[in-house]
Amino acid sequence: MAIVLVTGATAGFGQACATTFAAKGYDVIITGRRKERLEEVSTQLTQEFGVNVLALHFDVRNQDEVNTVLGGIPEEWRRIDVLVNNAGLAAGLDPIDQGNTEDWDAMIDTNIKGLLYVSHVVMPWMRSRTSGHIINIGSTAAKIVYAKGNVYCATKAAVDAITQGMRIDLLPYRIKVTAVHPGAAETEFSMVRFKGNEDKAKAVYEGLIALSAQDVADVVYYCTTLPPHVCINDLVMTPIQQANAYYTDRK
Ligand code: NDP
Ligand code: 8X3
Repeated sequence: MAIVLVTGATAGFGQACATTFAAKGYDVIITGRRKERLEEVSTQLTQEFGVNVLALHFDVRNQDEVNTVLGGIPEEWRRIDVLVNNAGLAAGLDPIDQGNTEDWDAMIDTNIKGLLYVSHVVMPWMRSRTSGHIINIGSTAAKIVYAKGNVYCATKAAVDAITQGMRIDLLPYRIKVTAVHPGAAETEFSMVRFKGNEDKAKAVYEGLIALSAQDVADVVYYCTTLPPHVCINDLVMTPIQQANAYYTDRK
């Protein structure tokens, strides 16, 4: 049975990806910091799809935890076919001079360093089997910087660059590396960005039919369905009302 590892599977894109792959018969490794949610998702996937689920509770920012918890999984789970590097966040939306430096650390440590720590553990397993597919969740924010998006956009531009680098590193091993860059999608993303301010979070999606988490999961899954010699390298997806991270036609 094929195995997918999805980071940040307690909500949003990650949960939808875990569900979508499980529905296709994959055994699933899910990760996140919220233990209770992780267990709920695990139970739901097992009951609904009858697949094996390994729920791993760790913070991707903590390299020791990543190495111990993920690096210590049983041998039979290391045969990971697809890694979806999804865990991430935006924190705040401010000009740099008014920015909260703790927000910057959270974004840089999660979106860039966390993705690297997880990949650092999984890539050797894929390399030893000369097989695998890594899908990094970037953003339209990787492609164009929008007002006050500064550090978040920079972290996603880094994901874009790291994806290109990984593809070169893994070329000799025939491991696919894909970046999927979604535009505005209604998940917990804006509630996290605006620290629980519902009005600010809702305003992001006003007058817009945003992407759903399922839309993104469907595209991520699609990328894994192509023949072995075909790799989607870089895929940008937006709501029809959004031309890029900056221009949105709200009606
Ligand atoms: P959600 O807030 O709904 O989900 C984020 C997930 O990431 C949660 O499962 C959360 O789990 C996990 N996560 C966050 N920080 C950490 C951490 N330090 N360690 C482990 N897990 C963590 O957001 P989305 O689903 O929308 O976002 C998923 C990814 O997609 C992010 O990388 C985001 O930047 C990107 N993205 C989002 C877009 C959007 O408009 N929604 C558009 C483009 C890209 P827990 O809190 O339990 O740890
Ligand atoms: C999330 C999309 O436009 O809020 O990456 O940056 S956006």
